[in-house]
Formats: sequence, structure tokens, C-alpha cells
Amino acid sequence: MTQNMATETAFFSADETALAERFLRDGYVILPAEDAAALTRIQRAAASAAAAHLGLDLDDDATTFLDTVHETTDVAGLNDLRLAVIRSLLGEPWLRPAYFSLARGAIGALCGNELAMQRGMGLSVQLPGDTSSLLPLHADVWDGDSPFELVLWTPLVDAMKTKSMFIAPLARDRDIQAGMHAHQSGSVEQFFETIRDQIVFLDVPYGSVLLFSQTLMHGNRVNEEATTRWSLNCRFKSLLSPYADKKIGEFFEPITLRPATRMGSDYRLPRGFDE
Ligand SMILES: O=C(O)CCC(=O)C(=O)O
Ligand SMILES: [Fe+2]
Repeated sequence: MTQNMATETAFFSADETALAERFLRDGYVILPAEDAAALTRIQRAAASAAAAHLGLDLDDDATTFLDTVHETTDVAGLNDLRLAVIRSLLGEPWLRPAYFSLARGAIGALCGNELAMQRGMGLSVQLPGDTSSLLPLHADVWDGDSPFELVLWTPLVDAMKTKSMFIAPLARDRDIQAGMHAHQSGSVEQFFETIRDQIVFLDVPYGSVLLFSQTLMHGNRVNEEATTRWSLNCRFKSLLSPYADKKIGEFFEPITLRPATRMGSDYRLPRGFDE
């Protein structure tokens, strides 16, 4: 292992090595968005779509508009609002490249530079006190995702405490998952109570992004802060790493296929060589 680390260090830049060490220690990293203009554009597009859906005007302050959307919508209207906004965002051809640009360098360092990106994207909107749109503790890998995926999670407003998501840091997660079978008869909520003191809520201010491995247990709770949470999530993986249920061409799409891989995939040995 020590030998390996030394060899790896010789091939990686100091920045890449430092980032890799943080990721391998915690299972996640929180970083400033690499392309601030792209984040502003995405936030503005989300707020504009929400304002249009609600029949409201949007002034210059998209952050305040999103933070206070619970003043103009209720739980009954929430899912329609969420769907209207994500449809509008995904209808913009610039959206997915802009989203990738928020963490292109970090994804490259942690995952590789020949990538598949989720075709869709998730949007969470959590009104203060809303109990109806919660994602209980889970790891996506339990439900058909590949363990090789990295999730890029981007808040469009400050996401602090219960307004954010929680995660079981890597140092705790693997032990907890190893002992989980003992809790199989109870509910997820009961299980959550047993590990409550081992999870952390991730403070991710607007302007930053979170990259995490969805093999770590994570989820959210009732937002007990005074303002509404808005966040996007999208999965990336090294193009040629193993897939689970979510396949290339359906759920994932190659975004940075390199010419040598394209040529190699298309190559067929002349007849006779493989017989
Ligand atoms: O946004 C959240 O609270 C949870 C997100 C999540 O589960 C995911 O992106 O896999
Ligand atoms: Fe998840």
C-alpha cells in the first residue's frame, strides 16, 4: 500500500494527490465551484423557471427568490413546481456542459477524464418543515447504481444543517454497513436512530459543490431551517468502469470519449485472427 501511494504520487500533481487523499479519507469533498459564471447561469435559469411556473416576477436576487419560495408555494404544489423547473433546465442544451464545468477538474482527478454522465439530473426542493419529500437513509449502490459513480451535488442556495443532506463519513460507513444485517427486521427510521450520532450534515454554501460516493449511506431529514433548500444532483463515472443496472446509452451517456477509445472500440481483427 505504502509502495503504491509512493508510485501514484509520482504520476499525480500535488493538488490531485491532496484531493484524492481527502476523498479516500472521507468519501466526499466540498469544493468551490470551478466555473462561477456557470453556477450563476444555472441558478438564474432555475429561478426563472420557478417564477414562470408560479406566475411571479423575478428580480435580480435569485438566491432570495429560491430561499423564500415556501412563501409562494405549498406542499401540494411542490412536485409540479419541481417537475416544471427540472424539465425547463434539462431542455436547455447548455445545461449539462455547464453543470460538468462546475467540477470538471475535480471529477477528472477523482474519477478520470474519459467519462459517462447521467443523462437526466435530480432536483430536490425542500420547504421548511415539509415531511412529504424526504429521502430516507440509503446508498444508491443498494438499488442498482454502480459503486464506481461519483455524485456531483450542487446547492442553488446555502445548504446548511438540516437544510442540507447528511452522510456517513467513510471511516464510519463501512463498519456500519458491515453490521447492518443485524437491523434487518426494523424500519429504516429505527436504523437511522442507531447511527444518528455517526452521520454528519454537510454544510455546502452557495458557490460550492459536493462530490461524494453514493456507496456511503446518505439522505435527508425534515428541513428545520427557515429557508427552502434547492439542490441538483447528477452522476458521473469513468466511462469504461463496470456498470450495474443503470446502463450506458440509457441512464448514462459518454461525454468525453477519447479518440483512441473510439478507434479501439470500432476495430475488428481481420478474419482468421480470432478463430
Ligand atoms: O439531496 C439529497 O438530500 C439526497 C441526494 C441523494 O440521495 C443523491 O443524490 O443520491
Ligand atoms: Fe442518493
